[in-house]
Amino acid sequence: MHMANSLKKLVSCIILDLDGTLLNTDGIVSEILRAYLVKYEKQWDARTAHRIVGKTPLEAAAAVVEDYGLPLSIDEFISEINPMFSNQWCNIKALPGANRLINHLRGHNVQMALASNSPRENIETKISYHPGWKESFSVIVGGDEVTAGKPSPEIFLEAAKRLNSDPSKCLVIEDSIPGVMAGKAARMEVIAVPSLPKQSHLYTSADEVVNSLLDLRPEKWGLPAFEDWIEGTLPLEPWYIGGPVVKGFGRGSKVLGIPTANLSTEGYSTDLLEYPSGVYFGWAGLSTRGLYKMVMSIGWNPYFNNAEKTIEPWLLHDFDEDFYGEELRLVIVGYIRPEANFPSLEGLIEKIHEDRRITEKALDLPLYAKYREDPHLKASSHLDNSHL
Ligand code: ADP
Ligand code: RBF
Ligand code: MG
Repeated sequence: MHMANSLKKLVSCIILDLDGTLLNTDGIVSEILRAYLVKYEKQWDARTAHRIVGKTPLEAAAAVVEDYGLPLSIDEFISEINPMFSNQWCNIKALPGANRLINHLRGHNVQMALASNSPRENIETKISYHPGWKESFSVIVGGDEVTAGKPSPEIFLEAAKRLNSDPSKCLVIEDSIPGVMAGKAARMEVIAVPSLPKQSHLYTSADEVVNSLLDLRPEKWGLPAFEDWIEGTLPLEPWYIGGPVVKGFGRGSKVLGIPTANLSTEGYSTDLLEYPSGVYFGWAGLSTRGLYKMVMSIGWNPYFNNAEKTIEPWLLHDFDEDFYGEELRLVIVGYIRPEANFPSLEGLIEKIHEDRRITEKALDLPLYAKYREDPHLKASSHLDNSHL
């Protein structure tokens, strides 16, 4: 086994960040700022998101007022924007893997704390929409309970104190750079789960950088391993997407023997942003043809360094013609691995074929096979499943 290489320092409790780590707050923040800035005839630029991720509410407000040259004070801005946020808290979704992580740790009696720059009251309101969360945290520390927010170590040190734990026995999970800095300044072990794309190289001080919560391996830190992986796959709550197949990048993946349909990201781009990049699989319904096994990548294809996040499903069937414009419906039922970069095209192709083999086998398991009957796949026509 390779355990010796990957074993990290042993810990006994976990301190979690909330926004961007457990909750998909970033999507809501972008939507609110987009709507708000229209009033001042400014346009929200997603590339400025890094200026607010992980900041205290005051710092984030100051950054927006400055970046967009808004004609009002930081306090005035905060009082205008705050009600817009409070209205949206009920709509913030848990990030993929958040419920799974919380349930797993609670089930094994691992002590958990929540440590966030947000005021305590806001934290409690936000988590109240997620059943089981409040009871899972024996400690909650908000930004208003300490003198300085992250990157100061204070919030994490206070959490450790209330957990009755030595800081060196705490493992912090954080999405932001100020959060990672705070965790290291508190002399804790830190896993970074970057919420902004293509930023992993900035998280060098973290003890580990993972692509998403789905990739956590608690056993590396001496904590109980997840028991839900099955034959190289991780079952997910089914996730539905659909839309016309658009022409892709013309990179000739067909020539490589890996034809991938490109789904338009318009219309469901928020879903796309919510899902961590990586390799997923499930069932595909093609309106005039049938039902197929499917493996796909979501992300930036590091080998090709795409500028936009893409969804590229590979239907595991030999078609004798293209099907641009046709309605493709997907039920994603499981996860295989994070996106990776490969030193050679051969390495990438070999890995994608391994993904296909894993998918073909897994989809025969009753756990995944049952979704063949999902009405979503058949919504627009009669499907002929006889070839399966
Ligand atoms: P591009 O997407 O740039 O046109 P590809 O070589 O990846 O280049 O071709 C993808 C197209 O091939 C799809 O949009 C689809 O019409 C067709 N196609 C044929 N077989 C498959 C398959 N098994 N899975 C997905 N797409 C397929
Ligand atoms: N591209 C990458 O750069 N890294 C990957 O790890 C990766 N995994 C993929 C897995 C599957 C199942 C599929 C279908 C594609 C994957 N790709 C990956 C994308 C591949 O490079 C893409 O299909 C090409 O851009 C061809 O258009
Ligand atoms: Mg965060």
